[in-house]
Amino acid sequence: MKHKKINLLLSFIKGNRRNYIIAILFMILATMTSLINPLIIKLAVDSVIDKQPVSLTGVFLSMFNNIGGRDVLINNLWILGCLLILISVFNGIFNFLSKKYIAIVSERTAKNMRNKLYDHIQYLSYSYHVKVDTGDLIQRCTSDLDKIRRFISQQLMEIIRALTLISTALAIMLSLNVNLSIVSFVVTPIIVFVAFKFFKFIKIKFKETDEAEGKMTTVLQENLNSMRIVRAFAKQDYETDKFNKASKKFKETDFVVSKLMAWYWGATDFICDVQLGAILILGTVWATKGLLTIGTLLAFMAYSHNMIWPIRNLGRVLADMGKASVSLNRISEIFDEIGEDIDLESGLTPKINGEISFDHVSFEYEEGKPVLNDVTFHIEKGQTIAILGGTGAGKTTLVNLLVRLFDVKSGAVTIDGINVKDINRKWLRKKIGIVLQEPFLFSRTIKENIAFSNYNATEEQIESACRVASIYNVIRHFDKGFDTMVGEKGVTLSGGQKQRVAIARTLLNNHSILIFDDSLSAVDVETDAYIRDQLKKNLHSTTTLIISHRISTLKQADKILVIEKGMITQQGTHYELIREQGLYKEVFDIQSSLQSDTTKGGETRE
Ligand code: DUT
Ligand code: MG
Repeated sequence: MKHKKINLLLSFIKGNRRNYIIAILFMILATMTSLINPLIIKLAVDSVIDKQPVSLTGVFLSMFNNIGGRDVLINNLWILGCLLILISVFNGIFNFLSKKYIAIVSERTAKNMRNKLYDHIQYLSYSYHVKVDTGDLIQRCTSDLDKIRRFISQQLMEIIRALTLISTALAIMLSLNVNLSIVSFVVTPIIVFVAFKFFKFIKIKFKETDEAEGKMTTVLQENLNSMRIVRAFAKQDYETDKFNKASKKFKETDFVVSKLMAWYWGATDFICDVQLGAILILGTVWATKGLLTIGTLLAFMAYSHNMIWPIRNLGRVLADMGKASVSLNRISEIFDEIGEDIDLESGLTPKINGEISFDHVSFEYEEGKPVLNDVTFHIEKGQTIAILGGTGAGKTTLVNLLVRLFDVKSGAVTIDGINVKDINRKWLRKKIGIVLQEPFLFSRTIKENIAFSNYNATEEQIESACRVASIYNVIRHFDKGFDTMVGEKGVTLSGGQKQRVAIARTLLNNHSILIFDDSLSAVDVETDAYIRDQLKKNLHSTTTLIISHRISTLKQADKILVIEKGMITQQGTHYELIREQGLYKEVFDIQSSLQSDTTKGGETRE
């Protein structure tokens, strides 16, 4: 599992490894140059101002002598001052370069991660999307991703910096004075230990905070999506209350984390101050006894001071690493979900004529709750089939099985004699056009919404699809015609208009099989008849499945299937079915009596 997560992490920085290494190298250089200054101060105090022997070796000693040694430097202390500035300049340059490269890595990695995740989510099975909590998924794609980005670009760098700093400083300090080094480093393990314990503990709290945040996002998102219904039922107070609860829960868990953080900072602050005090006291005592030089004491104070922040920060970085590791888990959970389109490129891609067979098909969404039960029927190529059934009878489910949004539990669905399980899903969905029961329009222009099914469609094709769907005149009367925006930033279409745009979208492709899942329910009877008439003229060889509750629609079909509680209870033509006792005749009787009532009342349009 650990191994897999590391691989995932590595895959995110793929292509950026060189920049990453450059950034790390510059950071190591910057850290090291920052450690030179205390040594120069020591040199100035001990060997230039005071007359102690120079503790330099090799190149540094010859450099010192070349400048003119102590005699020149004591009269020209500015040279050492310039040296300090020069080192700071180098330090600045290295820091800048390191930050520049890490910024490149950070942005590219973030882009990599986002694209990879988005891509994966696009291909996850429909059943995954049905069960997943959208708010939670959004959070994983945004704040969890950001935590991993921060881990790669900041925390990991911080850890490497702290390690470089501690090890180099320790080496220098040991070479200067062993006893004072021990004093200086005695609390470091304590701080690291405290930090580590703290980090393990707070990880659980972070998870709780994340979950609370996810819940809050879900409530918010659901509320924004359902604003109409909330208003229609005057449920604002209830919704506000619900959000307040979620928000309170988030506040509380987040507050606990903040409190723990404050405790951590306070405690480590105290330990660090005690350490500085100990160095100062013992250092002064030892210096007065001549056990160490003033310059060494100054250098130690400088080093200890330099190290306080990185060591203490190590705790925070470790804690943040906890967050990143939780986030990485949450993201790898998504990657663990196997996409339905693992077989995207596999499977047959036969020419599809449109002959459909359901052979003893059974299906259930949840174990033990059958939705379709032993469904068997046959449709010839080019036929128009109508399906009637009460709500929840399983009509949409039947269609879902045909395009393999779900796979059958037992039995077989075949098209032209080929089991759909053997057909490539992408191919299958390209050949079967569906107008969904609840058409969804994007917040884009009408044209983009229609061309969604086929970006290569020409203007003429779009217009002619709109004519068949009987929406052309409506669109033409909008100010910007086909370029009118739909949704939040543009026009709000009526239910029937949306359905017709959705029909046009589906018609844009040449399908061998067309399915209308209750897609004309919001359109008046005349327009319904007009559209069906147009379809018949344009699509004579296309097999058409129409789910509807209108007898006027159903009766024109070559065959009608009546489905009740997941079972086909009647099949036949209109004239056959009105002679049988059953749901069809009941619906027919009700609708014809309504019709004659309204005719008697003179309320029809004609
Ligand atoms: N069902 C699920 N999970 C789903 C979809 C549906 O459990 O993801 C259940 C609800 C219902 C049954 O399956 O009890 C059949 O649903 P379907 O959507 O197929 O019903 P329908 O005939 O299309 O009903 P409607 O006329 O309301 O669209
Ligand atoms: Mg349905």
